[in-house]
Amino acid sequence: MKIIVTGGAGFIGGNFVHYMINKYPDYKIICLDKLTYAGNLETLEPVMDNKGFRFVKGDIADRDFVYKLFEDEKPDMVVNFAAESHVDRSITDPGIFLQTNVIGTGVLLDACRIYGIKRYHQVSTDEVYGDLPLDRPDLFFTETTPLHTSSPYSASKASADLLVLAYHRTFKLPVTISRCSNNYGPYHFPEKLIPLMIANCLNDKPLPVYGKGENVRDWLYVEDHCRAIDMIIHDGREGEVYNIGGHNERTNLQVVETIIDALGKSRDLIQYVTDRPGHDMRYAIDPTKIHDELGWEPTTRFDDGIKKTIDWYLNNKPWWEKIISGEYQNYYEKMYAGR
Ligand code: NAD
Ligand code: TDX
Repeated sequence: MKIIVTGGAGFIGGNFVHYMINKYPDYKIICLDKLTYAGNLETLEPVMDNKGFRFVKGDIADRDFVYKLFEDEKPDMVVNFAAESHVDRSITDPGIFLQTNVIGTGVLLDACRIYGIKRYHQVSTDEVYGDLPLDRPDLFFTETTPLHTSSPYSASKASADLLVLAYHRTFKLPVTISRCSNNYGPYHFPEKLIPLMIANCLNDKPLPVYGKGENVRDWLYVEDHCRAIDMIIHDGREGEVYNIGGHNERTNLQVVETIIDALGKSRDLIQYVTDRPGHDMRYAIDPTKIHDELGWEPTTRFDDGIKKTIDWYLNNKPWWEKIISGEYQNYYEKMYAGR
């Protein structure tokens, strides 16, 4: 089995590459990644010399390049993680989100159509469903919840999902889509809530909580997400969407306080800052379909996963310290100045 994993130098894609190489030593895994600010070859260092692994630097939206790669490699499957993934960046600069998340997906789908594929899997997000109100804890997103996006990021991801489903209906392309809740774990880029708070806490820097910190996210340990995708690409039904989530809902404030307490720091580090425009209130996934059809369920509870994650950041300081000392520092100052 030969699989092209796009975006494999990023957070979830990187974890997925590690997971697949460990679980299927006979597979060939080709990572295609543009190495944007979020891509980091150090994430792939542990697998780089593996004989079944190949890294290719390139842009999923570069048609000639992608076609050439398909011609050379003739993959059996594509798992598309490559994306611009940060909501805040999509508010300051939406264009690149359309280019990578929509056009890039379209190019991959065309390549699959032209060269043939056993399975194209699109890694999507629960954000395509919009948000749920805080006072209705009984409501959850199912696969039939209408798409109702809030940010340029989620709109670009929803557009890509529609394109994937259209290629299934029109060209009979064997596709699947997964829509996952917020992930956390090793190799998470420190612009996202959990790694940002861990890094700032360790450096005794203020912890910028948007609004009142009451927004709710449904946290899933990244390895549980990787296992779900593995099940879907092997046993999921073509043309289907699968929601992936862990019933691990927490307010942002609860998450930040958990990190502060685990690191023995003061809650005075919390600094309430101007809210994100269009900020989604609550995400919550109903994972019944993937549980009933494929037997998937999350195995890591938030309380255990957050401890493992904090330990990883404590034990892998060079990985994230390099990131926050470089180009990211300029981004950080621009995003949080005067907020
Ligand atoms: P990330 O930002 O950490 O990684 C994205 C990777 O894609 C990087 O390695 C980057 O270099 C690469 N990339 C970006 N543009 C590219 C292009 N044009 N061509 C090739 N490579 C390109 O993202 P992540 O958090 O790992 O998310 C991965 C996927 O999962 C995304 O599609 C995202 O929408 C989805 N998702 C993420 C979460 C989450 O909580 N992080 C939850 C649900 C879904
Ligand atoms: O400094 C911060 N302060 C803060 O309060 C940051 C970076 C975030 N937040 C809040 C905003 C959100 O309510 O924390 C919550 C989580 O924020 P992010 O880590 O930016 O994630 P989110 O916007 O929920 O989106 C994530 O989950 C769905 C991923 O980044 C997406 O790629 C994925 O699709």
